[in-house]
Amino acid sequence: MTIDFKNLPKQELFGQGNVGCKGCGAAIAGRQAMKVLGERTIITIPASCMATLGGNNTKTTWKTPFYHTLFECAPAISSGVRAALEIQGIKDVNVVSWGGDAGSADIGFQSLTGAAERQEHIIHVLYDNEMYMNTGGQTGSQTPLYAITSNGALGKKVHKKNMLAIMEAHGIDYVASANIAYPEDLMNKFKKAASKKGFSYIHILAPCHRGWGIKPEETIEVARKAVECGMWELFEVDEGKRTRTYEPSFIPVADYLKAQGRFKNLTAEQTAELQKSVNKYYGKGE
Ligand SMILES: Cc1ncc(C[n+]2csc(CCOP(=O)(O)OP(=O)(O)O)c2C)c(N)n1
Repeated sequence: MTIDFKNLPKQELFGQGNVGCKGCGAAIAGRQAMKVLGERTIITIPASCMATLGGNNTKTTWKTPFYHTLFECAPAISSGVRAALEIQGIKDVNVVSWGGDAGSADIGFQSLTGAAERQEHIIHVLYDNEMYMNTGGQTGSQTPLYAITSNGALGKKVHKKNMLAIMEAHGIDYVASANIAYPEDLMNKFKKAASKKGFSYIHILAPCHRGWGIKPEETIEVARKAVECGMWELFEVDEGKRTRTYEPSFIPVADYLKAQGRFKNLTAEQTAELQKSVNKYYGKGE
């Protein structure tokens, strides 16, 4: 089951006229996903950049129904939307909750884990800019080790919480990581998720140039480096079967980290430690 990447629909269901920053990774993710999800989709979004940049009231840039929820409850709202569709006998609609890292992994986690436990027929997307960007770039559970944030000038002291493993542990139909620099891989994953009858979770690394200390035009390049250095693995767990969907070229992690202002204080020892953990993960020795 793959998409016809060369013949994607011309129609833009998300994108034109949005008020995102130049080079916003979240907006790119939205545009890519909607090319696959199509018109028969209802989106719910908790408080976040993505809720804001999609516009408000009559001026949203989503061309599908779009429900701006409270911070804590997008997957719960999606569950209700699905129930309402079921009652009406409507079966051809994708119901997607689209949360930031805080709206999914932190303050929104209770509704996400509840909906996953109930195996609701929805897709939850975590678009991950690794900070609370809509309120100025604070540290959250998805902020990586050593990254500087607006309220963490010394760098984060603990590792990023492994949300993909946590969601996999729910035994849901489909779990996948994705990255905006690999649109074909991302779109194939959305296609698979949309075909499931239970819960799907897609976790997209989507850089924010403001928070990451990069130039707007570097968003895709830095996103790609995250994958190529091995720090962001592209994989899926499809009904329990785990597959790596892309083999990285293993550029040095320093090439990824040094490209970003948020890692400007990284010492040589810290860089070596991160390289070592990537090597260990991929079974490449020390
Ligand atoms: C209950 C509640 N607490 C705090 C806020 C303020 N708030 C709005 S957006 C946001 C950060 C969202 O971060 P994230 O989910 O990572 O998405 P991003 O803004 O990075 O895209 C916060 C703290 C809120 N709207 N509601």
